[in-house]
Amino acid sequence: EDCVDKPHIVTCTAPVNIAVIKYWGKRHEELILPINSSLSVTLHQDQLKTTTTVATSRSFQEDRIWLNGKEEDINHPRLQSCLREIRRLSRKRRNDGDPILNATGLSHKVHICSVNNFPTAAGLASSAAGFACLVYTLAQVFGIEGELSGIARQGSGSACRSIYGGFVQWLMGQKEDGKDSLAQQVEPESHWPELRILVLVASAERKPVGSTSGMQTSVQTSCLLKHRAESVVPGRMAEMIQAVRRKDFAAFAELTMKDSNQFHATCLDTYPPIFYLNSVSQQVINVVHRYNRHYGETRLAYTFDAGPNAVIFTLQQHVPELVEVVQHFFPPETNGGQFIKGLPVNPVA
Ligand code: 2P0
Repeated sequence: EDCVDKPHIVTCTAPVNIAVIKYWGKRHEELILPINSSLSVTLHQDQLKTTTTVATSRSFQEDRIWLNGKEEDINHPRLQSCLREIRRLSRKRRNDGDPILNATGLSHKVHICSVNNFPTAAGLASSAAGFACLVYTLAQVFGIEGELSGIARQGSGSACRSIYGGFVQWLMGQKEDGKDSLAQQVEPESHWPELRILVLVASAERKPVGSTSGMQTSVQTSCLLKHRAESVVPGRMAEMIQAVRRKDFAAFAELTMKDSNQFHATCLDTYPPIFYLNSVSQQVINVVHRYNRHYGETRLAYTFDAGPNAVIFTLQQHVPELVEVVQHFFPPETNGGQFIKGLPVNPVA
C-alpha cells in the first residue's frame, strides 16, 4: 500500500495451438460452447505466440487495450466477458478473506498491450494465443490461481486449449451453463519430443470469412457438420488420444489429415459455401500424399484451419528432406507473387 500509485505490471506469453481434431460450430454463442470436442497441439513458447502486458494503477481512469500497437475498443463483448469473469473470481477470493490479495485493488483499471509475432487473422489462430495470454496475464495481475480455460473459452473457443502446453483436449461438456466445457492436458510437451510442426504461409492476408460467422452459417445450413459432430468426432477423439499416447505417427497423421479434410468439406457443404483452401493449399495436399506414397509410409501430415496456410506435422528425422521438398515444389520466386515460407517449429510446446 506504500506504492499504490506505482503501476503494477505483468508480462506473459502464450503460444498458438494447432487443432488436429477441429472445433467448428457452437451450441451457445455468448458462452462459446461447441457442438463437438476438439484436440490440439500447443507450440513452443518461443515460436508463434502472443505477448501481453497488463498494467494496473490507481491513477488509470478507464480500462484500455492496444493490439499490435493500435488502440482498440475495450467494449468488445468477449473482452468484457473475460475482464468480468477475472474480476468476479478476484472479488470472490477477497470475500473469502484471502490475504494474498494486496495492492491490486478491484477498482483498479487495467491497461492491456498485446502483440503477435505472426500475421493476425490469416488462419494462424491469433485469437487462440491472444485470449489465452490475456486471461493468463490478467489472472497473474489479480492473483487468481486455478482453472482458467473456462474463462479463455469465453474470449475465443480455441483459446481455452492454449492455456495448456503439449497435447490438449477441449471437452465439449454437457451442462447448459458451460461449467464443464474446459480444456485438459492429454500429454505434456515432453511426451513426444521428435514431433515437428512446419507452417507454410500461403497467404498472410486477412481471411474473407471469419471463423465466428463462418461456423454460424455452417451450423445453420450444413447437415454434414451435424453428422460430423454427432457421429464422427466422438470416435476420432478417442482414436487420436490413443495415437498420441502410443506416439503412433502414422495413426496420428492419418486422423489429422482426414479431420482437416472433413472440416473443409463441411465448409463446402455450408450454404453459401466457404472456401478457405486455395490452389497452393491443394498442391500441398497432393505433394504430401505423393511423398507418403513414395515411401510407402505416412511420414507427413497436413492440416488447414480457417485459411490457406498449411501446417505440416512430421518427425524430426524427416525435417531436412521435407524442407528440400518444400523448396523444390514451392520456390518463393516462382510462385506468382505468393509468399511461401517454411518455418521449422521445434518440439511441441
Ligand atoms: C480449431 N478453428 O479447432 C478450429 C479449426 C478454425 C478451424 O477454432 O468464434 O477463432 O472465437 O470461438 O476459436 C477458429 O475458431 O472461433 C477455430 P470463436 P475460433 O482451431
